[in-house]
Amino acid sequence: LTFTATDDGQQIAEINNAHAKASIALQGAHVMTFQPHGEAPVLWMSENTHPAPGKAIRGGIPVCWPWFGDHPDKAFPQHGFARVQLWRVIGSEALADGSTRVVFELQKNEAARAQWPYSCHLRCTVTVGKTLTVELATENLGEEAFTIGEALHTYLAVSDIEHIRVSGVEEAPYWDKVRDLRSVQNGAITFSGEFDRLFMNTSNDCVIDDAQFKRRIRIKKSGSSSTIVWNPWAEKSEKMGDMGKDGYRTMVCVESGNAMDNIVTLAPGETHKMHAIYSVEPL
Ligand code: TA6
Repeated sequence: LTFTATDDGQQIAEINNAHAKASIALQGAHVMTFQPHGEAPVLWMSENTHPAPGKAIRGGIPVCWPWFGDHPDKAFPQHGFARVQLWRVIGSEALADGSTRVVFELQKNEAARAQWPYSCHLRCTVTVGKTLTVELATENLGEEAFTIGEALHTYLAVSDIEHIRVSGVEEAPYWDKVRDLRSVQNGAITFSGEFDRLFMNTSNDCVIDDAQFKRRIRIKKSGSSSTIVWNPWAEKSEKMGDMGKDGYRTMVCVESGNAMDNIVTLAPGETHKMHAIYSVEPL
């Protein structure tokens, strides 16, 4: 584990072991890159974003926490503050199989406390090996219960958004944010325009079949009952400004989380863990 600093002083943890290389920004405990040796990058990163204080990185794995989507009163920015706060490394180890495990802990500052006044630990454990595992653990240290929404807002790299297929949420109830309606998913997902659905009560693996890249990305998860699938397409990307030229064509977000009907309530002393494992298989 080594640390490098960007031009404006952002700290990036770099891992390069027997299996893969990866980089993680201390702001957000944000996994920016993951690439098993001999394979193409698994995560998508915008060519038009870079770590800057207080700004979320467009690509990789932003951590949405302690709410997903709009703030309940719309008083604060969507997806919470974890992705723009500083975290610190509280442990790192080389595992027997050659993987590297790093544990990050959120440093809540005054601004974060003002948005969410509860006492807790938030830890993010990243294990880089042949596969990538990200675990988010929330521990209630206070004397009252609280509720969280969360997601690993993962941007996956694909050959061409119009030639991939996402499976694993068939039959799941969803809320479609583009059309603002609730329905039930019928079949696998293919893309031909803006897509933004929050699937509830989902625990199956999700897979992205990418015939042109001849690979399948698999996302196996636990402690997560929601899956969000998103592609902004051309018009929305243009408004966002940090997607890069035609960036939307080579990414899809498949996010493991707990949101909407699946938000999590933690009693005092309780810990909630969710994790996702990202792996690549030949297709
Ligand atoms: O997960 C999908 C989503 O909630 C979309 O609605 C879209 O806005 C996206 O996340 C990105 O949000 P951000 O705050 O990173 O621009």
